[in-house]
Amino acid sequence: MNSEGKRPMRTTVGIIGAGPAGLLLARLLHNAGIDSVVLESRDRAYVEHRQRAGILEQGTVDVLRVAGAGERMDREGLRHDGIELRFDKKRHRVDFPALTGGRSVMVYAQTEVCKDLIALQLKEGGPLLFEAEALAVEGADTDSPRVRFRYEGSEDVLECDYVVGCDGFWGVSRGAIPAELTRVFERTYPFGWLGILADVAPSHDELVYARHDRGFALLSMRSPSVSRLYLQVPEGTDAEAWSDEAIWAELERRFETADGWRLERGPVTQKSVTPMRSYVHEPMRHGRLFLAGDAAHIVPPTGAKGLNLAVGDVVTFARALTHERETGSAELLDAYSATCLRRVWQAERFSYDMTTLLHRAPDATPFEDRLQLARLERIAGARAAETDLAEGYTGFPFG
Ligand code: RFL
Ligand code: PHB
Repeated sequence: MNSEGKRPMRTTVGIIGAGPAGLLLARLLHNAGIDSVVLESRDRAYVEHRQRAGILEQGTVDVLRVAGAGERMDREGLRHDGIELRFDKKRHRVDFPALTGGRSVMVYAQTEVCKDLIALQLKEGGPLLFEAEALAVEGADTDSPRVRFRYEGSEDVLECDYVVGCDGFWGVSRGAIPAELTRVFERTYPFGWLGILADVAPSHDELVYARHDRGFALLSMRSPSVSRLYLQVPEGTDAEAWSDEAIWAELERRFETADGWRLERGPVTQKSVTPMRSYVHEPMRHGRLFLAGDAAHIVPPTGAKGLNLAVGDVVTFARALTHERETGSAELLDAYSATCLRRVWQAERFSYDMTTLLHRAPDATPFEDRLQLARLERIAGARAAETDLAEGYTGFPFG
């Protein structure tokens, strides 16, 4: 009993956080007949409308389908078979299926993935509590870890066999791994992304990644009538300091081509700045506490890898726990951290390469500018280099 005379809640897997990692994990466990409880500090509307990722790798698409969460994605998502690289006013298309034996990616927003998974969980899954804030993970190195949390004005305890921290970069679960067992690898970049949503049809039918002397720009989309665009801006930029007119003018400059391509403008409905960081926390497991997604690692968004890494982690955990249930062997659970980190470091490398290929550092020298252009020319001109990019973009295998 707790101080208010309530019996603690009990579940097999306590999941902290209802972002893509926590929500998908709850779904995978439900499908495997394993019960879980999800605690989410924010309300449902906030989780469903937080603007973030837009690109799902082939492997993520496949997992969502098998999990029974792919129906609307298959109806409304846009399959993309390539991206365009733009530099020196030239355009080069990278053809994914031709270079990777048929793989592609899907444009389907993270907000929509979350909406679909929340609806499924509330309809047929275990408890998903919104506005339930985890305060601490206790007893991670015992057989009965607990999550202390605040819900409806009082403190409660969730007793678990396992806790999975899916609470993002600012969550509490990572802090439950003792500092002396931890190594952190980190890099921040001296720039961020100013992102806008605009009510205008995308000016190109695939994503455009542009390298320009004034900085990077990206054209993406949310639907056939909504564009998502990003500009590299100095670290610490206030989004409100950029008028809509200034944003469109800068986008036009950075996307300019020699062949008269035009950027269509439309009403800007949202504007924000994202900092850029690479971060890995090792190990991703301590006793019966497992970290998944942004709670354990961050990549700069240039490679479109963050959400896809979160999916890989929870697939690895669900498989490992199912294996333990079926065979009694904890072998895969014990290998969780090493298995995930192999893929995480490949994604870290890819995201770093894409970022340094396309962004202009504030202290870039003319020599480095020429090297960037040479790297881009190499991708455009040599199939081996282009294949490397296409394989990285469409995704590394899970586990
Ligand atoms: P999330 O989505 O941050 O979810 C964590 C959840 O935990 C909750 N939480 C707590 N709940 C209970 N108690 C506590 N104490 C809690 N503390 C936190 C939070 O409210 C939240 O709901 O982490 P998750 O699930 O690991 O998912 C990771 C992804 O969200 C992230 O990696 C991607 O959005 C990154 N990303 C992209 N990834 C891609 O794969 N493709 C992309 O195209 C892509 N584009 C992007 C991106 C991220 C961006 N930003 C804003 C960082 C573009 C941008 C601009
Ligand atoms: C997005 O649409 O938000 C997006 C697409 C590709 C990226 C990053 C973000 O690399």
